[in-house]
Amino acid sequence: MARKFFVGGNWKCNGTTEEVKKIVTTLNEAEVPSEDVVEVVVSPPFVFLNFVKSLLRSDFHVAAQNCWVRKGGAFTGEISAEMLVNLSIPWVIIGHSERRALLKESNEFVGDKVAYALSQGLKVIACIGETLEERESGSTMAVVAAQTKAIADKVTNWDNVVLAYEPVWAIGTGKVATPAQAQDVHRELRKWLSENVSGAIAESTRIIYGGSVNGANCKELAAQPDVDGFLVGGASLKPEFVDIIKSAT
Ligand code: G2H
Repeated sequence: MARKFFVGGNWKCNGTTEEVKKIVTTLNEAEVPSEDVVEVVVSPPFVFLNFVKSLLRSDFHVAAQNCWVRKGGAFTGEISAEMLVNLSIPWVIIGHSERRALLKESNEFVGDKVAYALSQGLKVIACIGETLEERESGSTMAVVAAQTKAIADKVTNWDNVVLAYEPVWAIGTGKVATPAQAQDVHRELRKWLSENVSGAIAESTRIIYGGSVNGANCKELAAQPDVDGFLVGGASLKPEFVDIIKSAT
């Protein structure tokens, strides 16, 4: 079966109630391809999750930006996978490079989180990607393979996993990967999945690109055979997010 295009909007640590309402209104009024063609998921900060969910059109869904690695309990400041499930939040982003870098989340910790979130019934957008230094030293594939392996080691069912390739040097910098650079890594990742997980999972798993995607560069990126959608940061706070959703067709 063909992989359905996926567009995620990662709002990161942004927004006030008024700003959130404005973004949701824009999304609700947008004419976009049907749910059969594109899956749209927006990820507000935790505090706005329920509010967004209550206002958002029913063909778009919400994601949390993180969750705790195990069952909840005495973990001050954390939000458990169980809580997200209890609130009917279907998706969670795990392993974003900002958390890997700033909060020192290791590959193994990210793998554990992905596995636990899946075990509780959440769908996961799992992020991987190399730094500029790693790219320039020629280790891009080794880095993303190690990050993917840490997930593959803990996960058996990939049905609810979307893999987001987000080169760190392209995140929030305005320096987007070229379509060829994105396609190269996505193709290699699919090959890695085929050789190390299974051919069927390599074929069915969506590999989306993130890093300075905007309304102007999305079409060409979306045309790459192994780019199955986007995880969008800055541009997901703006009306051009609608153009990015439309790049599905
Ligand atoms: C990468 C991306 C969203 P931006 O972090 O996950 O952000 O589009 O702002 O580079």
